[in-house]
Amino acid sequence: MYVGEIRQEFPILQQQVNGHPLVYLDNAASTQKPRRVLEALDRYYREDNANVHRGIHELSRRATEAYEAARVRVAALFGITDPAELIWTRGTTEALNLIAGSWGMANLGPGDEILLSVMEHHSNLVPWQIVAGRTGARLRFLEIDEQQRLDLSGLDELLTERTRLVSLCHVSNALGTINPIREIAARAHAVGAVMVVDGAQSAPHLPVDVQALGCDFFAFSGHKMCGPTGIGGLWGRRKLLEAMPPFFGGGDMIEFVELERSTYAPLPNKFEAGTPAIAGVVGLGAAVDFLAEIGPEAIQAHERYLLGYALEQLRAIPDLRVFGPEDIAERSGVISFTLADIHPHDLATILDAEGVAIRAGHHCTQPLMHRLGVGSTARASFYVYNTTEDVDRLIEALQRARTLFGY
Ligand code: 7TS
Repeated sequence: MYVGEIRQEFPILQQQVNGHPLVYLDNAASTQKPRRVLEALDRYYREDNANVHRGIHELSRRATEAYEAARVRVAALFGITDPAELIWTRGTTEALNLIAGSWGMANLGPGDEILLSVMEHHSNLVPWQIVAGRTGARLRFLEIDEQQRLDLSGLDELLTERTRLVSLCHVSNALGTINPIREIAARAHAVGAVMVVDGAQSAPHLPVDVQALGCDFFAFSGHKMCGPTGIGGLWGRRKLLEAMPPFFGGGDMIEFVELERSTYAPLPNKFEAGTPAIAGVVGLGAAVDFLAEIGPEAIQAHERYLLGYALEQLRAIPDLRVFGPEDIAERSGVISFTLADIHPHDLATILDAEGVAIRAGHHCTQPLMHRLGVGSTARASFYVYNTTEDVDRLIEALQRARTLFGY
């Protein structure tokens, strides 16, 4: 599919914002939805809506079938060979809280260590702070180097037999840095630690195969990959998931219930208490069909092309500082930058007036911002429907901001 055809699938992109055609460059925060996702949601509610795994009637059968068929398709996209190892969650945040609250509470104690990095999203930081506070485990952190890549020189010192769990983002939402998960997972396993990957920013943008990554858990969000909000997932190895206590208790996750005790359902139901986001799952299934048709390799190649095109022009703007690795092969389609001493919020406001949507702020990575010596950055992030014209509009709007601020 050409990008022109792809754009036709996204009705939201066909609008004017503040008198200009919309340029949407806030994809790391959330992505837009193709027509087929909107149609899948509409069709589900119009024709098949019922609760899953419960009613012995036609609509419930269809809802259950659609819900479980989506699990198989999403599993296939990520190389998950056993779909029962894929648990639906509200998104990455809930998936990481599930691991921390279930695996962490059951397996961690005083003297144990959890290894994270200073570039983590708050979602991969705060749950571990909470579980460390409750169990007496200690948090340790990988630093970043001068190009904002993970500094692995400290790995031997930080990763020891005390390390029980390593949890890292695959791709940084604030820098675009792609982390060498495979290598770190192998080293984590060598000391007997469990490897968790925050895939919020990789699942939508890179080919992901959880087996090849060599991790034990992988978390992702549907809304960042053309799917609806409120749905995402957690993949985990069967052995680990089976040994973990449930995170939420309630309907659907049980086998037998007595007043004082219960036994639990097999995977994945053990971790899916209550009525799930059925429409969300159906919508995510449609989103994954769309992404699989284009192909993760093609999506990555397209974003990398835009990244190269944008970086060349951005680096030519005086006083513009781009964060993240110099080598484009180590980056995804996220560009964090500052422009002279213009506050990133002012930059985003000026760009918005030109119809260009970017994000400005700390990107839920406050410790990283401290490391970078800034309070916030401006961030443009690409997806499959962005074009070189979008990049040109971004550059023009930044030039206008410079002029407005007298540079
Ligand atoms: N981890 C990373 C690396 C993320 O980028 C995000 C969301 C999350 C976890 C949390 O995902 P959620 O879907 O559960 O909220 N990142 C961003 C962002 O960069 N701007 O808005 C949300």
